[in-house]
Amino acid sequence: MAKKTLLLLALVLMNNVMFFAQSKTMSSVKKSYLPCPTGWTTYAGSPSCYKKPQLANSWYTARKACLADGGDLVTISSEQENNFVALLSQTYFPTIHNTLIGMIAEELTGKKQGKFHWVDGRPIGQYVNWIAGEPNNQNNAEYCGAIYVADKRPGLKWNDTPCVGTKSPYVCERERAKRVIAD
Ligand SMILES: [Ca+2]
Ligand SMILES: [Ca+2]
Repeated sequence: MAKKTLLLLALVLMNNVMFFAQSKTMSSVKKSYLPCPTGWTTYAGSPSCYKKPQLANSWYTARKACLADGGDLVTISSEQENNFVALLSQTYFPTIHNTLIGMIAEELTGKKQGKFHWVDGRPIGQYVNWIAGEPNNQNNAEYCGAIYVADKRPGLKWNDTPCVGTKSPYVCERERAKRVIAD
């Protein structure tokens, strides 16, 4: 009986400690983002860092390079992120139209284009920014996603483009480090 009471008391104490620890986490610990490493940049409040755009001959080569750098091809979740990435690429490659992003479509039988998805597996849907009339799968050969950044067509919007064969800029994204501050 005494053992049981003791065990119960221990459990109650443990619960209190856990509850206290939880409320402390919620009320007095703040997280702030650290600056991005050299060669990477970001904007205020973004949970990610973005690498200085580079050129690749294919979407697959671009993705491989991003993965080797501890990130992946950029995924776009908001207008703010979209425009930041587009303008970043335009700054370095002002005359190239398509900047490759981390979006790819399934290739169905008969060169039909399946649904596009992000490299992290999410379907396209929460934020959508296609140019009117796109994706058009021109010549049945456009299975990769890009932001169209030059000025001939409505800028900063998405286009489907061939995955290989054209030298295009790409942008890598990786998680931004956080500093935890306790009061
Ligand atoms: Ca992103
Ligand atoms: Ca297209």
